[in-house]
Amino acid sequence: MSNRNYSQEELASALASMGVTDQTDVSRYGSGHINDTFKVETARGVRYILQRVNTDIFPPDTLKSNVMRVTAHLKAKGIRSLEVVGYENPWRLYAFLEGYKSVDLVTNPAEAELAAGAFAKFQNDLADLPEPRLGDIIPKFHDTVDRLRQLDEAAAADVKGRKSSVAAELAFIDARREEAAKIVTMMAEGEIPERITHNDTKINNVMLAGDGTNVVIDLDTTMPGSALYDFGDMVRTSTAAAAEDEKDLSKVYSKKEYFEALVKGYLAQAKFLTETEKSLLAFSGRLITLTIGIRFLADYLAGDTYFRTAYEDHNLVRCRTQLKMVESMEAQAEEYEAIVRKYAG
Ligand code: ADP
Ligand code: GN1
Ligand code: MG
Repeated sequence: MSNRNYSQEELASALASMGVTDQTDVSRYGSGHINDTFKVETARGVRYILQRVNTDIFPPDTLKSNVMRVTAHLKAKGIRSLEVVGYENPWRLYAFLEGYKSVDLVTNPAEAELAAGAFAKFQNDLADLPEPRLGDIIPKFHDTVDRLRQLDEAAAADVKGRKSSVAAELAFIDARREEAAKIVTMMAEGEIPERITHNDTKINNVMLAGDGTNVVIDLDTTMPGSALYDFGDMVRTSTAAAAEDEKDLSKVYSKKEYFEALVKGYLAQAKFLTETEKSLLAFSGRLITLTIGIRFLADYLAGDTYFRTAYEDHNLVRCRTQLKMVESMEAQAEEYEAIVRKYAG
């Protein structure tokens, strides 16, 4: 968790190291949970995004190498991506994407369809990235079995004495342990192919413009993975009827019409998917949402050291929305499977 304040001197020195000295305003920006992000205004009228990479989470050198390779590859193919203006670990400077916006919540099916197409195209665009293999930025990132192990460890240590207050959440997760190994096992056995994937396809990691163009951002977890996790995380965030930290759970559910838009947008672009992958698209939404719920709960029990939080129980509130989303997807499982079959042909 990085809630720390930065002095103007510290920010100015980071900017100067990347060649910018005419800033007129540097202020916190966006709602990412991991890095420290700032919008920079300059006397020239040119704007930037300044970020301090969270080096407790990311290995800085491997991260820089991955981001530089991915952005250069996309640029060489004429695809709009993040433009790296400077990169001096742990700081980096991106050109501000003028005319684009990111949203934390989808408000119409067209937005979901667009985002799904954007992430599918991103996978396609990176499929021919030359060797060597991209670095595994966070090993076992979406490995639900390993995330359960981390939850168990955090619950056993119970450093904040919070375990007794989360018995219902732990029981909900316990009841679903059997499903946890499915995708990791199939990948290990070669039944699901490894691809270069984004791994953090939440809706605020794609910038949208009014004319339907878009740019995939937050490339920090782009590494070898499964397309299913990318699709699953879209289901988690882009079908949600309410915010990830909505406290009123009656407002939290997965919207079928947004799911349909996602499937339509994704399958129109993701021509590379195998039949096995297609057959697991609906399941992947439930699995990744459960996995993120497990991660929020583990962080809550461990004392909020990973995700940025704004108040005491923030991670618990987030965990509860994820589990409610899982419940909602489970209740609609047959309809969701039918939607996938309709578009998968
Ligand atoms: P985090 O890893 O913490 O999620 P992100 O890289 O996703 O950080 O950035 C956080 C937010 O900042 C994004 O959701 C987006 O709204 C905004 N943002 C990031 N990069 C740019 C950019 N190049 N231009 C405009 N806005 C950006
Ligand atoms: C984090 O960086 P951000 O806010 O886009 C997290 C994702 C989670 C997400 C939950 C590197 O994403 O894995 O799904 O929060 N990123 C990392 O909202 O752990
Ligand atoms: Mg982000």
